[in-house]
Amino acid sequence: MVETARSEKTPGWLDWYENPSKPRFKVPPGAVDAHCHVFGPKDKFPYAPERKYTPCDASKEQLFALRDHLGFSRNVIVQATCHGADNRAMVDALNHAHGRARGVATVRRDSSDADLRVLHEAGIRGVRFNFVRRLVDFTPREELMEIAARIEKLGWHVVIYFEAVDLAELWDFFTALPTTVVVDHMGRPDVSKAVDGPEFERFIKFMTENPNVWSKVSCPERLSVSGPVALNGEQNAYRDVVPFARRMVETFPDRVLWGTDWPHPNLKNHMPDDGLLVDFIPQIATTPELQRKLLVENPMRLYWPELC
Ligand code: 0GY
Repeated sequence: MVETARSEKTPGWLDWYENPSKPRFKVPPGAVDAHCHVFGPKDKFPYAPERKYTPCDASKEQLFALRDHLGFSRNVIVQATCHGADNRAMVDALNHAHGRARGVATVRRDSSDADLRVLHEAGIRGVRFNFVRRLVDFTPREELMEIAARIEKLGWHVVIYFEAVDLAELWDFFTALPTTVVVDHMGRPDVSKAVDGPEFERFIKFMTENPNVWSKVSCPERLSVSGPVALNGEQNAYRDVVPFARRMVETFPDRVLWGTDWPHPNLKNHMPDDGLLVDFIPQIATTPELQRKLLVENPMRLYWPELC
């Protein structure tokens, strides 16, 4: 049973799906949801003053219940912009996950080495640099590069979030990063364009030329124009995203990750059924071997290498 009760509605942002279906697709044992969030509770962990949106509270208990409902074993909890660089809500979730969650933090230049060590102890293994203009204000590149150099020493990686149209301009900065680099949501391609058109080809080239770059093949619900419709009784949700995500999984089978993105902040038109999102996986990872790499081997190598 997934406990989905919320204390209040959030204007301008849809609440997450109340009763996610039980996926028909059984994820392999040890599967990792490698992109999800916790928010608040705001009385204990207030949202950042500089935030661009206010989510509704989404607790660690609700996240862990969803994990179990969908058949996953572990979570990677990613710091979202609404909490700024205050990682306490996420760290609290990690501290209550009994080793079954790791995290990606937001770190600023003034974070001390002692702060970073505390985050490492809690299970943080990466920092997130966000370049999506509607979500964050500009941070100077030299500041980000300085942070990247510091977290490299801890064996962490950098998660980057950007829109496809901005890749050309960000390319030199990204390729200068000294760590493993993980791209959120395939670099947000415009899926109404061709999968072999110039925009997505640039992203494929970026991954091909830079073997330290990985990608999450997540968020079909954010990228899709066709939406979650089922056709002829067949599960055909987000079908316009399938060629993009499948191409990624088949071209870079050892460098892809998957996540629910629960509780799906900032979605204003359509809120996905998380069970349906899981049923999307076999459309993009079509063999048991690809599914195992995507859901188990790759995230374990990145977030729990000591168990591999
Ligand atoms: C996501 C996507 C979004 C939000 C954030 O940090 C964030 O606030 O990443 C978005 O609005 O596209 O990955 O949760």
